[in-house]
Order: sequence, then C-alpha cells, then structure tokens
Amino acid sequence: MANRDGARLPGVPDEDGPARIILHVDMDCFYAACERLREPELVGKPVIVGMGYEPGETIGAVATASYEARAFGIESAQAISKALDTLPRIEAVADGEAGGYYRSVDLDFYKSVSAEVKAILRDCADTLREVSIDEAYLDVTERTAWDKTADGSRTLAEGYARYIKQRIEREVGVTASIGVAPNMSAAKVASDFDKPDGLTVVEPGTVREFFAPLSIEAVHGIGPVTARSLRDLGIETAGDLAAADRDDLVDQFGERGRELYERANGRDTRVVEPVGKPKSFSRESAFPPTADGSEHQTTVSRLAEAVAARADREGALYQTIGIKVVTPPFDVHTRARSLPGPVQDPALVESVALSLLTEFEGETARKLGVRVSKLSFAAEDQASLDSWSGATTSEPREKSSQPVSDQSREGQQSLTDF
Ligand code: TTP
Ligand code: CA
Repeated sequence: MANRDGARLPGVPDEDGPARIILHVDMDCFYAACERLREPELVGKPVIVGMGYEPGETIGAVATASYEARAFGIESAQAISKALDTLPRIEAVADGEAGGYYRSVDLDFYKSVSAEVKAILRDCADTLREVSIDEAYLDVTERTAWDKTADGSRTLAEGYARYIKQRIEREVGVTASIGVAPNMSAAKVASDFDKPDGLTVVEPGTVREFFAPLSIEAVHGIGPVTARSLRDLGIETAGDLAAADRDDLVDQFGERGRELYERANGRDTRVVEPVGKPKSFSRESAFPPTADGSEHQTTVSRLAEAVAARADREGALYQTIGIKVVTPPFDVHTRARSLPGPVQDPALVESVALSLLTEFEGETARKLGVRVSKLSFAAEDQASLDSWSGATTSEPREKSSQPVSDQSREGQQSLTDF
C-alpha cells in the first residue's frame, strides 16, 4: 500500500511498490441509457427522463437527459416545465419538428441494470467502491500494470480499462466513461474528461500536469460556492490552485483547503475501500529488504496482533488466517489456512501466521502482511447491545480449534485477498 503521509511524489514508484492503478467508472446518461435498453427506437433520439411532464402536471424535474437532448440545453435537475418549453413532447409537435422523448423514472429497472454492471466491475477489480447507482471506483493494481504495450503506444492499464468498457457494452448494452489514474481524485476527473463513451488515462507522474489547465470546478469537491471564493483569491484553474499558498488555503477553507491543494498537486492517498461490511482485515508493513528470519517473525507477530485487535473491535469472527510475503522486486506470495469454524483468537492468528511464514525461511522479503478473512459477524447484535450499555470489549464467542487445511499453495489463488 502507498505511504499515507502524502510526502512522496505522486504516482512515482516508492518503496511500497509501483504506483496504484485506480479506475473511476461512470455510466453515460444512465437512466436514459436504461430506457434505450428496453426501447431501442430511442437510440440517437433526445430522451428526457423525469417526472411531471404528463398533460395536467406542472411540477417535476429532469433526472437526466440523453446527450442529444443536452444539445438543446436540457440538463439534470432542470424544471420539467423549462425542458418542455425547450423541447416539447414528440407527441405534441408537428411532423419534422424537434421534440423530446419523455419517460418517467423507473428506479427498480435502473437498479437491475446497475446490478449487472456492478457484477462485471466486481469481477474485474481487486477492490470496488460503489459510489452511486452508476458510479464506482476500482483498484486494479494487481490485475494490470502501468507498463507500456510492446509497441509502446499505450499502457497495459489502458487496455484493461478498454476491456472493461467493452464487457459492459457487450454484456449489458450501456456505455461507460472510465478514468484511469494513480489515485482516486484524478481517476474521477479523468472519467468526466471525455464523456460520453470516454477513456482517459492519466499516467503516474502526470497528474499535476493533467489537472493544471482544468477550471477549478473540475476538481472533485469544488462546488459553485467554493469556486466563487477561490476566484476571489485569483484562483481560476487547478494549476493556480496547485501553485497557491497552502497555508492561505487552510486559513480560508480549513482542512478542506489542504485537501483540495493536495489533490490539485496530484496527491490523494485515499484507498479504494468497499462500502458496507468488510470481507477481511489485513495489515501490512514494508521495510528495507532483509533475509533475517527473526525480524520477519517479529513483524508478523506485531501484524497478527494488530489484525486480531481490529477484528475484535469490529466484532468479527474469522475462519481463514493468511500471510503475504513480498520478495523483491514485486513478487507477491500469499498463503492461507482455513479453520474448521469461525474464531476470535489473537494467539491463534499469531501462531498460524508464524507457521505459514516458515515456508519462506531464508528468503529476502521487503514487505509482510497478515490477514484474517471469511468473516462472520455473529456477535453483531451482542456487540451493539454492549455498546449501548457502555461495555467496550466482548468475549470471544467461540474458542479456537486446530487448523485443518492449507489453501492457495501456489499463492496465486488468493492474491486478490490482499
Ligand atoms: P449522473 O452520473 O450525474 O448523470 P448521467 O449518468 O445521467 O449523465 P453523465 O453521462 O453526465 O454521467 O447521474 C446518474 C443518474 O442519477 C442519472 O442518470 C439520473 C440520476 N440523477 C437524478 O435523478 N437527478 C440529478 O439531479 C442527477 C444529477 C442525476
Ligand atoms: Ca453517470
């Protein structure tokens, strides 16, 4: 994982490994695209999805408009009456005149389309963070690379993003715009850069350059109000923001000012984390390469304790305990062992992790990790009761039993677990 201090150069390989590869996927005119799935005659037509356009209705807003309707000036959140003035219903106009194809919002249907898209994204990512019905971040660092293809024309990461776009289009029938970058905020801005059906790649080391000419509104997190205040300070572009005095920004906007400054400079150390219940807990530590077995053991013991404590805090039981060993330069080995049932037992996490480590005796490592997975939250109700009554600890619900099976001897299988 990347340094969390933000001190390293953006996107440049550091001692923790190569720059991350983050994708932001944003579906194009999503509700309108869904309507076109079940009514293909709407393809290429100005489609407006919203409420309140039926005769006799007056109040309502546009949820979204197809790009053909946007060309007339219709946009999300606009009053439906205004949209109807601009582009009357097609049923109401004379032959040959411009009219809009109005459809009412059918959220259940859009959710079902969204679920199909998200299933593809989940399949393609190490970790996925769903942001909304039509938007998600993917960390694909372990699935592809920033290296160039053999002919040097593009990065492998770009090819991977293109593959995801094609899968969505072929398997679901809607289009997505994707931004590829070494961090989340740059990926977000990149997905919006060339909409619709866009693919914009911001390579490591070029984030600041990519941001520089963009207007400040393009930086995620800057709305109209902040933009106005920034303009009052003479800051018009993301480049101006990157070059501004950080302390002035902090004085004016607090922590948010610092964050916006960092992002405009290409620094964003946020990690793509799934929403909802975690599937695993892990902790990793990078260090100067060493073959010293006792150092490895000390590190693994420390990580095991931290991971077990985290699971305990979250009220989680775990059935699989694993380690990760990274040998220079970037060879990732994972090993895991499954228990017959879920446990909450810090001593067992340590002993299983140390026993898995023995396979790597004498090897040079530069990073170690410990993970518990196959989580269950059986203690959840109890845990929330505990917190109501002010208790902070809960007893292990089940005691350990002996490990029975070794998993993923090749290491490949559970690579994405980490
Ligand atoms: P967006 O991603 O903001 O917009 P979009 O997908 O329609 O268009 P774009 O190609 O620019 O990404 O929102 C996703 C869906 O959320 C959108 O299809 C409809 C809904 N929505 C509303 O209902 N009201 C709103 O004000 C906005 C902005 C979106
Ligand atoms: Ca969208």
